Amino acid sequence: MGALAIRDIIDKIHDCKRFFKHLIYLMILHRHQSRRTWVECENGFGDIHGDFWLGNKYTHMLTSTGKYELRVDMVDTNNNETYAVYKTFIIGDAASKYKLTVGDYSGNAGDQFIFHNEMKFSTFDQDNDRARTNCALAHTGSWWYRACFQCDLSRTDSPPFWTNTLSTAVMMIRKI
Ligand SMILES: [Ca+2]
Repeated sequence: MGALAIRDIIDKIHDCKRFFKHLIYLMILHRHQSRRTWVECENGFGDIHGDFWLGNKYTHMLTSTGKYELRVDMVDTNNNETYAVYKTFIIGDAASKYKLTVGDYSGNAGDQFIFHNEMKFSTFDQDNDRARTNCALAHTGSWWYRACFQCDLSRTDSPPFWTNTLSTAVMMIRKI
C-alpha cells in the first residue's frame, strides 16, 4: 500500500468520525516483518492485517492538529492480554526527526514508553538515537530509540517487546 492509499484511509476515517465521533481508533502500527528505511517509515507501508505502519508524516499531521491518545494492545507469549493508554501522544515534524512526546499513562502493561519520551525516530539508515552505536541497526527495528529501549514493537529479528516478549502488538490513536 502506497502513501496515497494511506492518505485515503485517513480521509475515510475522518468521514467515519462524523458518525462515530471519538469511538474510532486509527491503527498506526501492526508488527514489522522486514527491516524498513527512513523513507518507508515516513510515508507508511503495509496493510492493516499484516505488516503496517501508518507513516510518521501522517501521524505527525494528525497529532499536531488535535489532541490524540495512544492505545497499545498486546498479547504476550502466554496469551495474557495487556494494554497501555497514553493520553498525551504527539509526533513532531520531519525537522524534529518525528520526535515522540508521550505521557499520562494508564493501563496494566507498564509505563515502558515513557523511557522513549522526547526521543527522535531512528531507522537503520538514519541514526538519531543517544547511543554511540546504531540502535535501529543493532535491534532491527525502527523506533524512538534512546540507548536503546525499554519497549520496541518494531523489531524484525526478534518478537515485539514491552515488559516481556509479545506475540502480537497493535498501536492505535484516537482523537480525544
Ligand atoms: Ca547512535
